[in-house]
Amino acid sequence: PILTEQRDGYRVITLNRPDKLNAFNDAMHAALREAVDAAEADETCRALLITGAGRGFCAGQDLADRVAKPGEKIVLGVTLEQYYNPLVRKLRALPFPVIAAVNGVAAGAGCNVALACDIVLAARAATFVQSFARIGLVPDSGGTWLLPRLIGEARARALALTAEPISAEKAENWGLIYKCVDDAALLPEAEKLCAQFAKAPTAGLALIKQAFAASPTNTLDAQLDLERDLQRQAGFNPDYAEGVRAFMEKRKPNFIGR
Ligand code: LHQ
Repeated sequence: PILTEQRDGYRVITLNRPDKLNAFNDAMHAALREAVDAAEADETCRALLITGAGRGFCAGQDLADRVAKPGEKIVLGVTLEQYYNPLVRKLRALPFPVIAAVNGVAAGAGCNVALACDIVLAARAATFVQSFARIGLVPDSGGTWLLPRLIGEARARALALTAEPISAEKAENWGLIYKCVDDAALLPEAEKLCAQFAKAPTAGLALIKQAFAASPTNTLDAQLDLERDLQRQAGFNPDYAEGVRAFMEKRKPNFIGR
């Protein structure tokens, strides 16, 4: 259910249950976790690209997988505890950039997993839908935290409560995602970004992720202190010295990375 490709300095993970719009079943959850862990363990991996096979990006949880049989009660919180929450935490904490290339519909947890990535690119044909409310559920996988921060309370509440799909173009205009591109340009653009990250001062980028992770709950005062500490750490990394040297010598830097 997951395809992994190793490229020069980054990995591409493709959610691969196209006939179900790449909805998550247990096998896909397990395979994705394994693929993400493998990328993290590989020191030469300096970016991760996540996309979907076929016409969808991800339709969220496979609802056929979570149908209660008569007399049975499915405890949905367990699915979150077991799969989605660790996934979202992991994507945020990976010490390199994670790029989502949203090729088609991103629904439910599929939408929020995409939004949890550091950079979201979407094909013009893609749509984003907080489909949870249609089936009586609550936006999960960080949706109620991310949405108001990305697009403000007014739009976040409306999308969550109405489950209205929004186009990639609107998603870009609202600031939900970074960029909407022509369908054919999606993967080339995403790979270009990854190739750039494959030569980046990765340890420094990991510190940038740390700063953003702390920002929503910090006061400006505390965040200034954190920036000082992270900058001190960045300054000890040889990639900083290399970056400055390359700038002075008007040449391309040769960064070590992780
Ligand atoms: C699907 C699915 C799907 C199974 C399309 N499951 N088959 C966490 C905790 C624990 C449990 C519950 O969930 C969660 C988190 C969640 O993610 S909750 C939200 C779950 N997702 C949804 O509610 C979205 C359901 N899907 C849709 O609303 C539509 O399929 C969208 C809007 C994504 C796309 O619509 P269309 O482009 O019209 O495609 P389609 O509906 O015809 O789907 C194509 C096929 O994929 C179809 O199968 P079939 O055998 O009839 O061709 C669908 O049944 C299947 N599929 N999503 N989540």
